[in-house]
Amino acid sequence: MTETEVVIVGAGPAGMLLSHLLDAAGLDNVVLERQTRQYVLDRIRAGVLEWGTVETLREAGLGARMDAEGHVHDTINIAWRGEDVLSVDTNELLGRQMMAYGQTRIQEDLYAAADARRAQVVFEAADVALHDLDTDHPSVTYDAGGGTERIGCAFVAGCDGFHGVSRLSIPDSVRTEFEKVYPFGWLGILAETPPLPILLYANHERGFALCSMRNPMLSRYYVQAPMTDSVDDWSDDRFWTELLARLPAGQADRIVTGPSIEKSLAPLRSYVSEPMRWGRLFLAGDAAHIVPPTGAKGLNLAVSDVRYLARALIASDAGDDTYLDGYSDMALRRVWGAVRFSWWMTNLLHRFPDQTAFDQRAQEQELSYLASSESARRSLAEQYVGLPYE
Ligand code: FAS
Ligand code: PHB
Repeated sequence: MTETEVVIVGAGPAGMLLSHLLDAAGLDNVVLERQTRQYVLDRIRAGVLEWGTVETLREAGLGARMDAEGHVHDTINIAWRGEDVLSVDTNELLGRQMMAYGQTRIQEDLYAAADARRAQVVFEAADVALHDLDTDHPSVTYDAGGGTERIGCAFVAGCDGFHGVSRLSIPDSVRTEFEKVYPFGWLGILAETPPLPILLYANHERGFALCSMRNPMLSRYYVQAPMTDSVDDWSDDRFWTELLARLPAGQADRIVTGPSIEKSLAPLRSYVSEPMRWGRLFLAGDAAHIVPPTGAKGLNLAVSDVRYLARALIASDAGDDTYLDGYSDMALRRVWGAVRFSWWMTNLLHRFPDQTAFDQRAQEQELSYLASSESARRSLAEQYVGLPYE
């Protein structure tokens, strides 16, 4: 059996950022990842970073490429009724901005930094299992092709996403789950076309749409679609026709269409599992919570959890367990704020199957109120760019 301070399960953004921060503080750690490195890199996911995430990556020495290639946004825009557009200028309202920089790039940057510091990352680690979490010497077993290996440690960080093993290693008697599954998904495409220069959400009676970007020649678009569909039901022509139909003409005319280079249908759910700690196991990121991407919070919550957990583990190593003992409550305060905001944005912008004409009108009235009220826009802005860390 080998020994380390922290075993991190999962080499996605949460696991790799935690490993980076712990290595920088001299805390020995090993990352165990079920998939291949390329499989993780090929996943197309988040695109908008809260400013706190931008600052966290910069402070960790991971911001150079983000600052060179990312696109700073001052404003989020919301269209409705196919004609109106309201703008929430977060910079004017709060002096805070957002960054469009894809999760894929962040993952590449995290792996490059891990290579540079010769981090201990085991890919294709199968059958990861957590042991003795309620003792002061837990261990983790896995099989990387050479038979079962065991690593003894002081702590286990469960950064293995919604389908991982860590959350399920907490006894059901200890855990409380909160879940809402939405009756639709997001069909997303990437296209090598110049993106719409603005971040644009759209409420439309045909369904939700979103125009985003990855770089000046890589567009990211989404339309709401039923989960009974499959990607094969959506040709590029059908996608573009539906996207343009859900945007005001003045914006639709600016869209440059082209062949998709990636297309996926993602389900939408809100989910929280409490607590985010059991014994020596700490959960971070999607392992503990899932948000619908409407509020652009998923990746940003993974980063805030890791900020809190890294601080707690580093302080504990120096003899102070205050942050460790307070980790779950502190992380959940931010998680529930983002979960509620993402739920609110999803209800405001999507068309629900059982929605009535009253419901549609009520959504449109709330958007009109946002357009007319600076205080309402300020409230949306401060939640979208991310509330201050504790
Ligand atoms: P991740 O799921 O990214 O990483 C977990 C890692 O653990 C994976 O690499 C997995 O292979 C590994 N793992 C799982 N089980 C394991 C085991 N038993 N042993 C070892 N390793 C194991 N967020 C946004 O903000 N905006 C978006 O537009 C957006 N779109 C998304 C689309 C999809 C299809 C999905 C699934 C998520 C999307 N998200 C989006 C959310 C996403 O970005 C997550 O919040 C982010 O990846 C969270 O990072 P992690 O917590 O590291 O989890
Ligand atoms: C993205 O660019 O992928 C994106 C932007 C905003 C969201 C969700 C996803 O709310």
